Amino acid sequence: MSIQSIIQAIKSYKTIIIHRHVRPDPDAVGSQAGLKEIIRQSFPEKSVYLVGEDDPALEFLASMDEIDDNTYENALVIACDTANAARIDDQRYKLGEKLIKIDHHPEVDPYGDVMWVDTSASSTCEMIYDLYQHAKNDGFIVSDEAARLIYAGIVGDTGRFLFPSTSKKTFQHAAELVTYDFDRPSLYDGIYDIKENIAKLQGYILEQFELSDFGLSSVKLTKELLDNHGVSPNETGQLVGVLGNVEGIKAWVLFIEEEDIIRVRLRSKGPAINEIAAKYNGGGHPMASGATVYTWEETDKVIIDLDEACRNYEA
Ligand SMILES: [Mn+2]
Repeated sequence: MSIQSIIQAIKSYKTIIIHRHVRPDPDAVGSQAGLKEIIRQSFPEKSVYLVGEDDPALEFLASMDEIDDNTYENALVIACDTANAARIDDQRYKLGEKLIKIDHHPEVDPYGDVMWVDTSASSTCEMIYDLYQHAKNDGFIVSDEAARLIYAGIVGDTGRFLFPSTSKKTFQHAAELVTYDFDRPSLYDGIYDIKENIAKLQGYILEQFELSDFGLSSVKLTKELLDNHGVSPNETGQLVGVLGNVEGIKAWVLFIEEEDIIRVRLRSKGPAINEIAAKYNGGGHPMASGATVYTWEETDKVIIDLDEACRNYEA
């Protein structure tokens, strides 16, 4: 089975390079860096690297390594939390000898020599802890730092154990992880503290949003508005959850105008929205997806599709 072949591959390779998706979140960096930490502690003689662009908002978790192309020679490459190969941060993942995919998103792009995809997992970090449990007898060790990283990803992807993806196993892993020595309050600050300008833009969204008869809300954030608030498109991930607790909301969407695209951030508490995301150059989870459109006319089409999905959704 794939977990065993992943354990064997980790044991047999001397150089291991770990990637994750572009525009990372705590689960992406947590699984990537948590796995590195496990391997480093368990097998100090191996060289393990983290690849991808550094995200200042996630540096409280881990910093990336800079490596030459030739480091990939004879290396094992592992991509964490990334559904499709095009979204792997740093396309040099192709240069390795063997490629492993570890992910919990719906399988849209079966890349890699070994694939371990578990859509029932709350997070890739939950899977990394699964991996550790299977590999304990092979000498795999979880350090306090590994526990901190894995816990961060589970918390991030479950919305603090709130989302339906949170299972008995999620809590069991969390219960074990909190027995390690790391500072939970400061970890939460790292994940959830927001800057003043983000808070003000959240206020704008809460003041301006409207709800359709079928429970859809859409918010358009123009480049001008973002500039006025000093908020970069990358920071808009911190805005998307803000409507989630509005009574009667079934789905919601944020349109974020960038230089030459309009980024679409979709969320749902009702109808699956990942197929609508796929229709507009995107994808993701049934309840949380992303897409890309190019004109404001197209955003209206997205709204029509989403409203239709809300209308057809029987709670
Ligand atoms: Mn994830």
